[in-house]
Amino acid sequence: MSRKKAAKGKVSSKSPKASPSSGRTAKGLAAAGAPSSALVYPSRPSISNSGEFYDIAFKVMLVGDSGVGKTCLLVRFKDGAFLAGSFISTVGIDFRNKVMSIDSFKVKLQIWDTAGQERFRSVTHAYYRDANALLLLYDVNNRTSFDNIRAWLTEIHEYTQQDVVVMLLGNKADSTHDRVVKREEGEKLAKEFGVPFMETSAKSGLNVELAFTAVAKELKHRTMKEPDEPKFQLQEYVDKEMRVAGCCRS
Ligand SMILES: Nc1nc2c(ncn2[C@@H]2O[C@H](COP(=O)(O)OP(=O)(O)OP(=O)(O)O)[C@@H](O)[C@H]2O)c(=O)[nH]1
Ligand SMILES: [Mg+2]
Repeated sequence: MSRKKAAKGKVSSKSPKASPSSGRTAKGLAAAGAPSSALVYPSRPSISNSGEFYDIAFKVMLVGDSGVGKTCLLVRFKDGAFLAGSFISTVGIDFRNKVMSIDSFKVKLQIWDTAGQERFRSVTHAYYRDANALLLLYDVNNRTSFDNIRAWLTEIHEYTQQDVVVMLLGNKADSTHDRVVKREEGEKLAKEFGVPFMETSAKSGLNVELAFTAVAKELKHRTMKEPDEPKFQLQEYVDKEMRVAGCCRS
């Protein structure tokens, strides 16, 4: 895959590289503590498939049981639409790119949508290693998908790099009648594993943009943090943003 043009939806085991477009050098970023996995390259500006320049790119993976809404969450974030109708399970793995403005930087997220079905597990494991962040989803209407989160976290721990950012998402929060997992249960489990948490809805758009923005901010801060800059607090940021939006933002 070309470094300059990020292909859309093309399967590849390599992530695209990013480079500063505004005078920030890799040397400077390394001095600022850029992890080796951050996709930062200095020589020339990079451009995404939408024609936008970006400073730095990160690989984010969507994981969780089949049917929890990973593909719908990605489509909602990328295209602002909801895939209603019959459920088409993802086969293998696929990705989409999105460039976001984070604190005056252009951050490109390469978002990998994985198949939740067990038979594809060995394929997706191969992609875990160079992931910078994982959004781990369960379905608030499906108790089994919630119970399986512990196993997912064990798997993540086994296959990802140590400093990977993991965020737990309770999706389909728009459902009221069918809900079987309380928000408090999600919060408790996330606390137990020390990961940030929020509920989302790919259907209504609730917190979808916020989930990706929070992860992009965390990754950008980790990579470009000034030595005297305080650590970015992901859960605090999320809680504050939800309070500002009166709990329900889309
Ligand atoms: N009510 C509601 N339904 C949703 C939401 N997100 C997804 N769905 C529905 O849930 C079903 C599964 O969604 P997908 O996004 O395809 O699930 P997935 O996690 O990608 O599943 P796999 O590809 O098999 O791993 C579809 O019928 C969606 O319409 C949501 O936020 N609310
Ligand atoms: Mg899918």
